[in-house]
Amino acid sequence: MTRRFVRHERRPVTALDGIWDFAFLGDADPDRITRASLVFDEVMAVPGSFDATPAHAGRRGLAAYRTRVAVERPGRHRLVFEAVHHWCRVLWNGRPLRDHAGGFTRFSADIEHAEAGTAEVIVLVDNRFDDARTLLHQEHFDWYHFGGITRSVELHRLGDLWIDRLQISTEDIEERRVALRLDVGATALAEGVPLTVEWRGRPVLTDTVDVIPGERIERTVTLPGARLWSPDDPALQEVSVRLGDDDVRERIGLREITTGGGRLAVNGEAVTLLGFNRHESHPQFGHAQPEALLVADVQQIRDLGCNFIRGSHYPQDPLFLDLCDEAGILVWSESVGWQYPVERMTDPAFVAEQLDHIDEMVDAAVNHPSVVMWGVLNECPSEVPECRPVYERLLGRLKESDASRPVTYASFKIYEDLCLDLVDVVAVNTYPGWYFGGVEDIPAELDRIAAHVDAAGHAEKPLIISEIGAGAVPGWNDANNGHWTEEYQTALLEKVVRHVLEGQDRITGLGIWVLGDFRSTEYREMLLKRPRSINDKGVVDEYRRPKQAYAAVRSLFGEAGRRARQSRR
Ligand code: ADA
Repeated sequence: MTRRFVRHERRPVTALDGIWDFAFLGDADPDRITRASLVFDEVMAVPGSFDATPAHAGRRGLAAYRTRVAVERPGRHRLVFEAVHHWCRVLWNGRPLRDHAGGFTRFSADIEHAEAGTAEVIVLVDNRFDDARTLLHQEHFDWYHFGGITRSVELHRLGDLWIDRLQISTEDIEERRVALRLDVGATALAEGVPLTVEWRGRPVLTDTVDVIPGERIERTVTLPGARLWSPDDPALQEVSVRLGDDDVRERIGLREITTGGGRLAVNGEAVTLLGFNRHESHPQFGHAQPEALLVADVQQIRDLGCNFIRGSHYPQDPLFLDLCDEAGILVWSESVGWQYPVERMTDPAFVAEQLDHIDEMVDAAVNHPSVVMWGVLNECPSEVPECRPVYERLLGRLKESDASRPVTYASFKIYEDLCLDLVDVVAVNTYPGWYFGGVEDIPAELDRIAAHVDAAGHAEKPLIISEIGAGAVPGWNDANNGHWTEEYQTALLEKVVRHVLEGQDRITGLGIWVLGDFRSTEYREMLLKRPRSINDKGVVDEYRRPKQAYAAVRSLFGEAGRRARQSRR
């Protein structure tokens, strides 16, 4: 899957997406698999989720994927995986390169010396819930964990010196100044290496540097006359960095995100966040998101009048972020998680895995202007004292990696929460009118939450209702407009949106739960609350067909957007 811009002009990159050979190995132990024992008797699409295909629907176990790739010149190469679910082992010509735990994030595997000729790539993919392999994914989460190589795969040829990572942050919007942080790799110390930064085809920096393996190069450059990025005018800038024979291009937006006075502001201008939570799930493709689907999703997001998406509950596809960059949609990028129990939260091995996962999330998303805040640990025990150090650690890591964005987490125990002082944005999940009370109780409950957050000393922080919603079985109605009808969902969401837009001025962000219906867990307790095994709180169904609430939300968001644009003129 290509990105929306060319990332490397000099570095040779081979796309490995397509049809791979496949074998389903069931309950096999990956540590006991030998290359000779593998019989590839099927094929599978990459990207794709093998357990969303008819032959393997709902299966859990080990699978093997294989492809072959031409290596034109011998030397150092890198396999780049955008996401594999949810544990894998990568083999190059039968030799294990590395294991990787956790879905939804990019990782790579290096081949220090690849011979010229045809090479075989095998990926053992495991979608079982096995604590020995990963602690990040648990069966009780309220979404179906599909397995497979769900995002693109590429082979990169690297020389003796290469760029591992480029982070570009806006430093000063008035002066159009950005900071570049370049992590480089090299087989040995290299002296006098030319470094160039280009923008609009012209150098904005030329230099020579001594490259010490593993060292970071930091520079600032200005992009004179560049338009700022904002939701109304999402102006993008392509910045290319060349270091010796290697290069990388990023597409950035000059913009500054700040919080204060109860608001989130882009370039000093307060915005009210109006939008949805979004899962990356589809009955036929699982967690893989074909380009056509991403484009369709973004069309609907825009049509609904949203300016905000919370990537629930894991890092979203980089191509989706590209489309949000272009559309001026503000995204909350969240690391994987869902109501982890206290024992898991306090397990040091779990924290270590979360930290790696968070680093991968940041690496893949940090240059997207659409990403305006980082989130962690959806609905975890933020009311339990023993869990507070975990919040400190994960949120602290985000601040260390990227001081330019606010951090948050979605709390579902707001009245007992012990960690709100650690965030820049207070975010609350609440289900009045669904899990408790009726539709009429919604305004009072939202006001109560706002009053509590202020009384707890956080009046300066933006307050987002990060989840609120109701289930609606598509096409279902009854004489009482009861629970599960499209009418009930519509009435509930209208009440919520009206209150946020008209009834108060404290809540300045809304993430409706949820944009599209998606398959829920296999966990029985949850399944019994999920008709059709689907979490059906979407305003479109799992095939993106609008329900009644779609038009209602569209009209309210649309009107709010028009008013906001007028007041800015
Ligand atoms: C929670 C959770 C969501 C979803 C939702 C629901 O708030 O964060 O992932 O499970 O409830 O549908 O009940």
